[in-house]
Amino acid sequence: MSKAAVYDASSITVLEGLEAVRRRPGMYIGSVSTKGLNHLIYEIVDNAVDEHLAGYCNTIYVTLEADGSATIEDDGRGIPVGMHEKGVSAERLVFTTLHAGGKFDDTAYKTSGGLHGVGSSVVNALSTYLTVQVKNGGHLYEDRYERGNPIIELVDGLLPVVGRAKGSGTRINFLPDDTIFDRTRFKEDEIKSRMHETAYLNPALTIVFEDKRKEETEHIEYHEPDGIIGFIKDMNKSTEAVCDVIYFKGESEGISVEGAFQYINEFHENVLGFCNNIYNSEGGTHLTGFKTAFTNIINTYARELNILKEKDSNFTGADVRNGMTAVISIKHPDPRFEGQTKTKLDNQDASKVVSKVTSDELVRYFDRNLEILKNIIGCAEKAAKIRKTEEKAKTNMLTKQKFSFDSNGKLANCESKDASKCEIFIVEGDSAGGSAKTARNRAFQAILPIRGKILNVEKASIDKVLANAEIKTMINAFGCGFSEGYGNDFDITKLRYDKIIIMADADVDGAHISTLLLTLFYRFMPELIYEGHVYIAMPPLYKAMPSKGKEEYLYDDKALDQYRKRHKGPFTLQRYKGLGEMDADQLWETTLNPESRILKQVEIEDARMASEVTEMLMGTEVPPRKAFIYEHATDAELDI
Ligand code: TSJ
Repeated sequence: MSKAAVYDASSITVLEGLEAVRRRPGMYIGSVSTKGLNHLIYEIVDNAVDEHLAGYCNTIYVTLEADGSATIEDDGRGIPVGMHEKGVSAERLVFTTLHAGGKFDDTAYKTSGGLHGVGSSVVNALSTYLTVQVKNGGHLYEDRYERGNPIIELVDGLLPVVGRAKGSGTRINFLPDDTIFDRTRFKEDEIKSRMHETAYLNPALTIVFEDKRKEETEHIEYHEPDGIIGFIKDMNKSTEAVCDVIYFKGESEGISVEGAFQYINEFHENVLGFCNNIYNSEGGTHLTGFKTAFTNIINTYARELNILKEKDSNFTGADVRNGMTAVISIKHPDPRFEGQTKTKLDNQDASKVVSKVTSDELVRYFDRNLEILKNIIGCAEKAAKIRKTEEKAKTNMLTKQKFSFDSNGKLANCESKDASKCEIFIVEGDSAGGSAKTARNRAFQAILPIRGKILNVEKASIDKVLANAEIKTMINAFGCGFSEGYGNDFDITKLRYDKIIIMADADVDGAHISTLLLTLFYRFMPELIYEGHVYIAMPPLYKAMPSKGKEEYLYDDKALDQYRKRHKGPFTLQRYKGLGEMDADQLWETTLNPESRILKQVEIEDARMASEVTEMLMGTEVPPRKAFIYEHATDAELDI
């Protein structure tokens, strides 16, 4: 390769630019965890979605390849391969210049939506290799990079043609760099859910997802012609709806707004915000605008209809959104973001415009649909009543009984007071709890046995939850209080343990206990999950004892199958019925010892996935619940 081809004057700054990405990847993709890893795919897909928004692409193919790389292909116009004024193919600049898209001359290179499409060079910089194929004008062009550096020699600044091709489009294949990322295995569940979401937000688009890493290729086509209305319907499909989905849209000051919502017979609210088809997990100004306007509308109507009397106080925002599932999706020409992960929309004009569109459109709608309006006000009344009772119950609770750490009968605490080193195991059953107390390393491991089935917190009201002795003990032990819809007394800085480990048997009862605990945490202490403090211990199902060689613990039936295939000689197989059956040594080695145990970190990427999971876990249907537990088992990774 001639150096001149790569290191000409303009590309030196280019290479320096990408070096910065490799030095501080978190600045560009948020983190180098699985979340950041999946983000690489989204950055690429977003570019293809832009092409769709420009009116040129109908289908996007997203493939997780067997070798661990990812391929994203579209049927758009193809990234321009022609000569850019800087003297090289425009495609080169896309992949080697930070923030390409905005900086190019507007006509030729602003992404069609002018919205995002800046991340392709970042993905390139963080990939062991990245291959670009562009079909256009009967030709197939190819370019290749390693860790962001081009390795194909240009011919007079242009890409070589490597073949002939029908139609047009872009295909990218890349392998995330394992020297940058903690783990390089894409998490398919999150990717699928994001692709599904993208399909809802782009009703004319089809996204074909394939996972070729599986024994049998998984193939899913996401196409949602009903758009965000379909999104709401699907989110609510396993619960009882109080009304049909209500849809509105409008435009003002160059910002277009689309919204849809529906009420269901549940306690919580689930209001999701999107800007330029990207999910904003921290919400932001579009949601503020919607919420403010909506609360005003409902209070105004409630007074007009004399449902709220003069002496009554207004409904709170939480009251009027009780049971609401909503999607607010806006298109903004110049979105700004703030917050820890830059996922909180910050544009003040978005709040103003969403508020105006919501008021205009919903007043028009409710004037014509009074019965539906009365239904919704009914939901708010119910919520207000519960709120008032709970406020009273909570005050009583807190004054009657100050939580005290010493009142914990059953907690076997650890000796260390250094929270960053401490772990607490929540163990199902007294007998397993007893063995765990013997087996643990008491310096840093605490054991809290809990009995049988605690409350189903999704359905119980807060005073019932707090009256439950086991839950009280647990909240005391963690040390950070609890939060719920109408107040927040939770303080994660007071958490006494870095790891909260749920230890339950690998059977139906164990699975039930785990889901109840997860729901409890999600509803009253969600930060524990968001901040990665919650784990599930994965006790083995079998121990294989060969006549020659080392004993081995096997964690599921798949592992047993594999062991049978790979192990030739005879072996004895011990099957564990439950944690209670292991002696202290075995329990230490399989479940407690940080060197040898397997923990599954409970990761809930955002509220949307969390509520789906909770819904799935708490729903009455049995099969999906089983599937979730099974996935837990196969996802387990060694925690070392
Ligand atoms: F991220 C990426 F850059 F790698 C990428 C871009 C990945 C994938 C799968 C697709 C794309 C992409 C880019 N698809 N389609 C386009 N289109 C353009 O870049 C394009 C084409 C023509 C014109 C024009 O004005 O003629 C303008 C643009 C932005």
